[in-house]
Amino acid sequence: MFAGKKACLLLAQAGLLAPVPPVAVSSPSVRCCALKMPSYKLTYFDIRGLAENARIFLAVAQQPYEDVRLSLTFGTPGDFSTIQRPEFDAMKAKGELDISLGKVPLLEVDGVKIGQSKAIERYLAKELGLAGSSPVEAAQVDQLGETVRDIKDAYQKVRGVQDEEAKKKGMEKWFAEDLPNWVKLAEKSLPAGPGPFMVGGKVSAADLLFYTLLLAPGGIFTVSSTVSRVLTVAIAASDLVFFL
Ligand SMILES: N[C@@H](CCC(=O)N[C@@H](CS)C(=O)NCC(=O)O)C(=O)O
Repeated sequence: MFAGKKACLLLAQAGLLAPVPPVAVSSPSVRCCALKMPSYKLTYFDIRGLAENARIFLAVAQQPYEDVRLSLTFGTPGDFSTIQRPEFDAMKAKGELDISLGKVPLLEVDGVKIGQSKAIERYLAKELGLAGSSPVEAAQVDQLGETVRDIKDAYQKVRGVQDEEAKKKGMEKWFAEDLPNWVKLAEKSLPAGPGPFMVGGKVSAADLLFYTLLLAPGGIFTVSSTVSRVLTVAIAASDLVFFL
């Protein structure tokens, strides 16, 4: 019934089904040439999950968009066999999610549908000026985004362990050793640049992906180490998110 149930279960276990922190959308007047901007509609469940990065990109770029949040409720809390998502089911039954393989997120750009969260993120990063200022910077932004994906994959492997005792040990090790090591590796991988941002002299999707991973309220991790540049950019990015 819930084909993406396992992935979503992992997201839920990771705290990603927590209430979505409000990501403000600024007034259209902020944006010059608003008439030329495409209209964006982003459809996802009312959770952070696979749409939060896209929402944050849109918010930081002060890009107005239609933020469609489909309800997702549990008959019995935590029991995915009792999940209810009537709007999603109706959209799927009508074929409205065919482009995204019957799943969400789904982005519509002037009515043209785009599926797959990573494709949506990359498209928005380019369109919203968050993909670096040259092809090389774009590749650097992409590289750091893939590092974020590696970190999440590594975390989900630990979270997905069935044996409770082994999982408990794995989680302790994850937070005590693995995550700090990942962040150190990420730190060493940062390209040289004027700072404070990761790539070039301005905020990019890379900063925002690290922000969402490490610092966003309701996110997976809270890193309190002294690792410098990664956290500095994440904090700088968080200013952009919260002072909108
Ligand atoms: N690879 C896709 C995965 C999309 C996906 O699995 N979405 C889940 C929500 S986290 C979904 O729509 N599940 C509903 C279902 O499969 O019935 C992406 O990154 O967008």
